[in-house]
Amino acid sequence: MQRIVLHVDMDSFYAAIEERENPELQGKAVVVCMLSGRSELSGSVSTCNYIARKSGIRSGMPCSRAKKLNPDAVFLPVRKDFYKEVSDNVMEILRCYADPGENGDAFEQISIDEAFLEVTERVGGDFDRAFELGVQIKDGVRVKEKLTCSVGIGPNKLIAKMSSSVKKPDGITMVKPMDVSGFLGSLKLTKLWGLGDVSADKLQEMGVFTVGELAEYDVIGLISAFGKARGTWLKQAAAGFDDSPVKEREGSEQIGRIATLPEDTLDPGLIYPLVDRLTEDLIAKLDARGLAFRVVTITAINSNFRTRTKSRTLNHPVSDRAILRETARDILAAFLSESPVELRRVGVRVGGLQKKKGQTSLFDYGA
Ligand code: TTP
Ligand code: MG
Repeated sequence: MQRIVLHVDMDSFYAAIEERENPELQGKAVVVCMLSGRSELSGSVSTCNYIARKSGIRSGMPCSRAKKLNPDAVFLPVRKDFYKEVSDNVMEILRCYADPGENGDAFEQISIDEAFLEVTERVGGDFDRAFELGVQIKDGVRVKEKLTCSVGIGPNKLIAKMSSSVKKPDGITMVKPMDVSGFLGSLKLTKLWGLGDVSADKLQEMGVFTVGELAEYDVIGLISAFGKARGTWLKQAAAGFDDSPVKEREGSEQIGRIATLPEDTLDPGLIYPLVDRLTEDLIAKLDARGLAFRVVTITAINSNFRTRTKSRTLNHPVSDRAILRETARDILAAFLSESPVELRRVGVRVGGLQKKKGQTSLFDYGA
């Protein structure tokens, strides 16, 4: 059957979350900054929305430069823990669309806002059905998380990944096997996923400027310049060949839930019931997939929008709801005793996930 892989990349991820959270930002240029704290705008741009990109603002540039490019832009500090929670929610939505693999879903998260989905079986190797699935995924993410994403569809991870950035934001790009060489041929070398600036410079010195030229280059020449593994990879990648599987990175997955309290508060009588609800929800998700957890993380966002997290690692993976609830409450108690500022939102996340091996009991509960 024809293999089909989807790559999903969220659009202007951190900035889009900030816009979603604060409707007053709609229509404005929004820049999310990793501030160093030394002076008001010392630090670099994490990302910005597409309105800000029109002024030339880009990830990685100094925030002071971004301010000069667009003095009217709204500059916000990064809230990484919060974005992580949103990312967990998005990944959980995406995962549902992946093929069920032999050892878990054929799903692979590769960054905070990107994932691969093997969909070959689900769509019966049919690209038109894969496109329909791409539309459904975009709808699912928009309805459930109020965020947009861009989707790339191809015969492997390499092509799927490279096509998702063709139409951004909110696009779908499909590259069928017969279109692969046309798609890759005219691309600049630096656009080839996995080819860094150093290799690109070296290839340019060898007279290779496009992916098409690289595909034509003698493999022996590439091996003598880059070594066997890298030289062979360059030749294959330039031809659009990639047989790497879509595979969960062991231990990398986390599942989280976050919710807003009925009012800003420090009252455990209001906070604990919400946390209990979140943990119930998590246990249901874990049970459905036969997973145990080893790390529990609580995120607390206070009324000043300051986000803090605390984690606890258990001695063994467990799947017991009472352990999750008690651990979550314990960590929360530490937050409440430390901070005089009322909480607005609370999140619970479990990590260190692995397949459940038999029953667990309270005796598994570790420090
Ligand atoms: P990207 O997916 O590269 O960028 P993006 O989602 O903001 O925009 P695009 O629509 O082009 O996909 O990165 C995901 C998030 O990672 C991004 O929202 C912020 C963070 N990030 C940084 O903090 N620093 C960086 O240099 C980059 C590139 C991203
Ligand atoms: Mg993105």
